[in-house]
Amino acid sequence: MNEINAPLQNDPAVRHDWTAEEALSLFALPFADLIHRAQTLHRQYFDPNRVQMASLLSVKTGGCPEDCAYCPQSSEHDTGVEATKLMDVDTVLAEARLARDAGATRYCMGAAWRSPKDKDLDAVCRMIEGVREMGMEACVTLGMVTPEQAERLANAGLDFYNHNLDTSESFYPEIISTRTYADRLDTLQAVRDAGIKMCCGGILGMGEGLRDRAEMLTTLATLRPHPESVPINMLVQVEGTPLEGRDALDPLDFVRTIAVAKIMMPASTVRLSAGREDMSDELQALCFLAGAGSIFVGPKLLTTANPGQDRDVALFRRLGIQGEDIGPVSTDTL
Ligand code: SAM
Ligand code: DTB
Ligand code: SF4
Repeated sequence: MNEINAPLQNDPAVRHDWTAEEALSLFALPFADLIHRAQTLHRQYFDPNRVQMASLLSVKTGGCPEDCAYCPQSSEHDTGVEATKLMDVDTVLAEARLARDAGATRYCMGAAWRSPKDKDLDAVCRMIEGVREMGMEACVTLGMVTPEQAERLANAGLDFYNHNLDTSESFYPEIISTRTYADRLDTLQAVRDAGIKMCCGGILGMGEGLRDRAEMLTTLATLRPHPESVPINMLVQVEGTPLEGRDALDPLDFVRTIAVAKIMMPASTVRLSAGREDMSDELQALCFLAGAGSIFVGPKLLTTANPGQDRDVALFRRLGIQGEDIGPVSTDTL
């Protein structure tokens, strides 16, 4: 959180009583009005010229038993992604040290699991402890966790847990059949109860409608407190997944969704997540104007390409943006 613009307690702009109808009326605003409103709110909580850079490592890739239609790591889809075992702790920590030395202050580790086994959790806890000892914040995304597992992660010092709702409850069964929306919400509750900060968002461009986007944002914005981080991913269409060949999303609809997320959750960090590889500088600039305050950096996301450092440095230079970690967020403001 940018200290200069630190939010007030009990801020009336941070509401938890949003309805999908209200979200739809925000989507219907003329583009300039929508962006102006989102950018005005963004400036009350964040420095608009600073963008947080998060580093991401896939610590266990592919072979996932879930059938998420968008995901190259599902064993249901023939995508050519090779399944690996969980990386050993020392190798992960060596990678984390390189990221820290390159300036990273938050380190995110992803595993292609439906849910972690307790033995695997031992190793992940050692990774979290190691990342924390290097002075970085730790974030993991491991699939579904029980309250006991969330407690263990919290005790290891975990700062953030990433678990996305991905879309609306009604569109969800068209994308995933191996777990329910309620399963997803249960994990989020377990994470929250353990005192871990929540990173939760979704994907656009899967064939969902405007109402699905409005409903997903309403579900997120009626959580109390709001998720501290809200990643908005543009679908990366991967060959061999059922969503390959879906109609491409209108890029301006992606920008609108970032703006509506910012208006509904103004004190949260909205992250421009997957999909940047195929976005122009101009589109990314519009996303920052709409209130995106964070990106993933590095040449790879989990399995797909991300713009490399050279492109991001050039982009930030063109926009006068300073890339940095914007520090811990206080939950009482969300
Ligand atoms: N297995 C864990 C889970 O599903 O929570 C963690 C890893 S999973 C790959 C993390 C998130 O990446 C998903 O929830 C989804 O939002 C996003 N994601 C996966 N494949 C994607 C794709 N092709 N395009 C955009 N986002 C994607
Ligand atoms: C999130 O919402 N996006 C990131 C992160 N959380 C873990 C992952 C994007 C994955 C894109 C597809 C891939 O690279 O495999
Ligand atoms: Fe598995 Fe996560 Fe991919 Fe779904 S999104 S198939 S749970 S790795």
